[in-house]
Amino acid sequence: MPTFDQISSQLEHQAIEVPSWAYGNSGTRFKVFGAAGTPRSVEEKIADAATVHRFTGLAPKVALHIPWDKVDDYSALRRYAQDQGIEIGTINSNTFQDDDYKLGGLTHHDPVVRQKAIDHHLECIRVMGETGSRDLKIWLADGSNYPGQADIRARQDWLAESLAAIYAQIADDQRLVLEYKIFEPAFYHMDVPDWGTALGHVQALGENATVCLDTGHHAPSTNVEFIVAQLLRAGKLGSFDFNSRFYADDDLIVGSADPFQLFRIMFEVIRGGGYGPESDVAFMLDQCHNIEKKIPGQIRSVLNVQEMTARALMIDREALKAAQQAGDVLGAHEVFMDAFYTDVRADLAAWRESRGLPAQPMRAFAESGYQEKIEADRVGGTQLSW
Ligand code: PSV
Ligand code: MN
Ligand code: MN
Repeated sequence: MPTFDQISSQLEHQAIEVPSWAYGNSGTRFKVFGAAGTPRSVEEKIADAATVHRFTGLAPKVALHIPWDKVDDYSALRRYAQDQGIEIGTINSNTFQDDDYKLGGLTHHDPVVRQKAIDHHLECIRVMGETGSRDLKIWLADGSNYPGQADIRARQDWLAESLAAIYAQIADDQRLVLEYKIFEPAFYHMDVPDWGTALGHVQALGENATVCLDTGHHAPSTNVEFIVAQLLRAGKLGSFDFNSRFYADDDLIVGSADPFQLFRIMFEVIRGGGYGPESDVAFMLDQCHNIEKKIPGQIRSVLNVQEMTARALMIDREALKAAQQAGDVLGAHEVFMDAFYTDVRADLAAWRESRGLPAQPMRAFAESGYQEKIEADRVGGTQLSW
């Protein structure tokens, strides 16, 4: 197995995008708990995101959700982020919180509503021009609850037309990234329920259209790393929305529910060329911190991704291949598991320190006084994630 020192230079390439909405108050349909120190503005969310980067060196970009992060001057917002030491990343559209979209947005049976949803995406593309963002990420809440309620076939045609209208405005250095989700908010059918549907649509659009894989958006026991391998093989894995789940779209801290799954995903990413300077896969978090503190929740998340990436990099690929080629079932499995069971935490702490970062970012943040300061300063209303 390679030593930590042999793989550590590859850790330099790790960059994770944090979501602005992770810093706002969120919850379930039962209750949204308010937290002291929650940002009151988009700028304060960006300041918190930049704090995660300062303590970890892992999170150089913050993703925005429009209109949750609507401001008058996006160029000024970009400069503000840069002054804080980060860039603005993916722009996420939102066609799920307007009454007009009750029966769908880009797939609605009424062309007037479809056009409204398309126009929202064109507005997002305008925002991307000002923020310097590369990716427009589209997640659709569209679907139906009852058999017969909607023409599920016609909606695919309307979706294709709507996406084509949006894609036509995507610049050469920009990408359209389509996210799928098995269910919720619609429970009978979703218009983009799975990676196959998403892949079909982005392949029809063209080179700059790719798929977003949200790790919480599958049926239980789905082999997610197989989907990773398939999308990379097709050259269509655009981005991840990382989070973890016990049941459905739980949006918990990535690597907390199933670190082994994160390890397996990172292995397929590395094996498939999705990691490193040559790759354009965006590694985003899509999480909510409903009961835990939000900035530590984000720090923990990016550290979990780093830890499982380091372990996945340590798989002895040659020994693995040799065992696979020899048909050595348990030998190959052992090579894989040896890396998974390797504790890299002390090595990572020393590596961070060698790069001028805190060895223990969680502790360093707790001791920094930042949390106390925002709790004291940010009075008079807090932002919701939605
Ligand atoms: C939908 O469940 C989703 O995963 C999409 O990425 C949305 O943009 C995000 O959650 C918002 O919470
Ligand atoms: Mn998502
Ligand atoms: Mn989700």
